[in-house]
Amino acid sequence: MKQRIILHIDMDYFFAQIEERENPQFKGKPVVVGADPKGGKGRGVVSTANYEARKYGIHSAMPISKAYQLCPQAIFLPVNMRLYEKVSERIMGIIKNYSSKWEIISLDEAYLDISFLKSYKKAERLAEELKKEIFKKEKLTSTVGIGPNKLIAKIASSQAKPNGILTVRPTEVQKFLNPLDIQEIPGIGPKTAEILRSLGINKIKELKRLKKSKLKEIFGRVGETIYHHARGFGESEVSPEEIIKSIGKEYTFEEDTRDPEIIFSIFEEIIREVWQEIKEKGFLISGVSAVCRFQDFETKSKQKSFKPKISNFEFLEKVAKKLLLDLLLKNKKLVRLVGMRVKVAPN
Ligand code: TTP
Ligand code: MG
Repeated sequence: MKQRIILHIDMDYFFAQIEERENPQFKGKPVVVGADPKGGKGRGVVSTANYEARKYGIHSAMPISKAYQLCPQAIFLPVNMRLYEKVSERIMGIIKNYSSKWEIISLDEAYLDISFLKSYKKAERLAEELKKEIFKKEKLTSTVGIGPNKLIAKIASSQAKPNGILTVRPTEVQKFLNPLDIQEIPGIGPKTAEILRSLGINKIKELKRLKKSKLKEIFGRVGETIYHHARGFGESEVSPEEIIKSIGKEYTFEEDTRDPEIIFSIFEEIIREVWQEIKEKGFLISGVSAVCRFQDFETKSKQKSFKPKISNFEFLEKVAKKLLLDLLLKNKKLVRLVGMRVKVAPN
């Protein structure tokens, strides 16, 4: 098989770094971007925090009230999505110039297939240039991982944060993975990790001792993926034709509720807002998901894919509402937040 060289790039503390750039007086101080903390009573979550704020234990998706408790003196800023999207577009424009095979994953993350370089040394040089160009034009730092497939490149970049480059050559994959915590593997979330830890499995090296059949028995089909990932096998194809961006909105209720009128009127508004954005950009919709966060912060989502892609508001609305209804019927708890996200592709 032809040797692949895949590069993963991820901007450092993206939203917060942009805010620091726009407000140099924030440098060196803890900065938290997210919902309004309202003096500790705010009900939303943290989008991201700079590294100073992370020292206090603050991280993405944490309740903003908890972040406020941990560091009330931090600078709390609202999410200025329009600005971040503009910056992201310019950064992606730079990244795409480095290979014809690129894949944008989110506002601050992309893959490049740079197999054409045929050398890891050259790949590293390209990474340095790419980082330098982004820094020169946007005054923002990023981190790059390089490996034989997307999985390894992504884990490598997460290990090199912030402002780093890490190259994992094919012969180094096992040595690289072995000492890492199992949760470094994409797809092993807190729940899966908890089950594995109860079996005494904490490091990837230990995970490799489990047979494929055993993993399948415990986790079903996901078990098989975990088995391959633990050995460093991951998708290598970088597929620009699938640059699927997503557009989403969510809303946290002032008070937890179970009132269907309140829940669905807010949800309809969310659908209309998301639809507005889709229409403006002329996207087609390839999937939709509804998300529901309950009183105890448990968060559930349900999705549906569209093949062929759709561009019809009534249909989108009907499907999204059905997904939310399913979530509500399955979980009887009070609702804290509802949201919707659509996967979109250029028309
Ligand atoms: P990440 O790349 O996951 O995080 P980051 O760039 O802030 O920090 P790191 O240096 O670890 O890469 O996400 C990119 C942006 O996406 C982030 O700046 C804010 C947003 N985001 C959320 O709004 N909510 C979330 O839960 C996460 C994980 C990210
Ligand atoms: Mg990032």
